[in-house]
Amino acid sequence: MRNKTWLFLTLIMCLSFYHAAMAAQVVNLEAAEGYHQFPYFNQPTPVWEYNGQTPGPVIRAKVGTELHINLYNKLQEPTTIHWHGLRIDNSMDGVPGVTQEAVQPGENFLYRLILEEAGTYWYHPHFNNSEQIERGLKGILIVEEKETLPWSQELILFLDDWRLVEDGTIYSKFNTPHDLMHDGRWGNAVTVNGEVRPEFLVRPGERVRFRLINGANARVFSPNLEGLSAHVIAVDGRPVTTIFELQNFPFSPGNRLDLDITIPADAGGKSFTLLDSFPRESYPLAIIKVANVPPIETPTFQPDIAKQFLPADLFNKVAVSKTWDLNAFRGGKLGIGWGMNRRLWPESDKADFQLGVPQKIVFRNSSSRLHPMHIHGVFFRVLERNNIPAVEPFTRDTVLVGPKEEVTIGLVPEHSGIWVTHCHILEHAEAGMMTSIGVSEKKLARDLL
Ligand SMILES: [Cu+2]
Repeated sequence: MRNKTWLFLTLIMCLSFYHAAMAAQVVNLEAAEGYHQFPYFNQPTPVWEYNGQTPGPVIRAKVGTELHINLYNKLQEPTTIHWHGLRIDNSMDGVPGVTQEAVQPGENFLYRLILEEAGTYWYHPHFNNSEQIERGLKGILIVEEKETLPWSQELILFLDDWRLVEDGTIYSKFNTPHDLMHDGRWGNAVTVNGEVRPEFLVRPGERVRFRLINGANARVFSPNLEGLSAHVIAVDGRPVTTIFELQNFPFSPGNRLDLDITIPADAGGKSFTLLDSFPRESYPLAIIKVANVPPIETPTFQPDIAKQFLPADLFNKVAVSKTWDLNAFRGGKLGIGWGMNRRLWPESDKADFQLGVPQKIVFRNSSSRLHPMHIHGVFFRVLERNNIPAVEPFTRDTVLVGPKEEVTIGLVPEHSGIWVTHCHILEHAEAGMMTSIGVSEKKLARDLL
């Protein structure tokens, strides 16, 4: 009898171990040197990549599941991975010296991600960013909804740019005085999914979900689909509260946009161009080519809109708890420092917030440059621009603060830990434009009095 009980208990234990091992989806990511073929050169360009490709593999997982990513560093310098936009345990956020030690060459690190929210995310290193990301270390992470809507197809467009030189290599000087004095490193070759002006094939009548990601070091895009009506259904991974038409959206490094686009039934044989209208003269990013075939029946459904949202009136009685003035000055390790309140990372002017308490932050850009400000671990709502109420029907994790502009945001910290906050123009961040928000679980004694 005793033997039987023992056997039964062992069996239960084995099953639970088996279940735990089966519950997490495991992905191996190897960061290593490799090659990428650009159309400008006869020979491939040396790059750094994940699993031999740039952008890295598209990782897909269902919301509510656990994803284990085993990073193996085959580079000749340390690295980490940050999961841009994911709200996860702080120890998995990938910031060296803050949430983990940098992963040394030849070493592994296991990222355990519990996927709480569906959406379009991306991953990239958080060590020597301006060089590692520019050399090609970046990839896409899609967290799928529990129930998938009947889209005809989904197209992922990872926008990026590269500064290439005549001998077919990546320009090897990083954080140059020119990049630092301007809006970072803008490349001379723009790619979508690593290709120059690729073609995407669709059929007439199709309803397509586009997922756009800006993975460039510094370039801001303004994507427009000429001749097609594009509806924004999610910004920075999260569904919007009101669906709106895509028009002049400043799509800065780090941002994501999910679009709902129906290909007209009579468009067989036509082509549509995805343009970047950010510069004075638009230029084509990609071509949407419609097959010359009879139309399919367009699926009818309502895309999800946000159920959980930060209402603006939540912040009505909240005073500004932090103002960060953004400007450059002489100093720092690169000779030009980009400061937040004239202080440079890691000696930054940091913020301390409490879990669940609404906070108001002002980013005041005293410079004439662009600063897409990104906060790890939270989403926020833009409340005001230059003291005028903003009407964005969505939340974000990255907001572009224009020259001399003042942007007021509201947020409620939902995860404790230390969450870095930085400009996503990577050269500005490298020059010091980074700080952190510490989120503590307990109220401070003085607030209880
Ligand atoms: Cu900046």
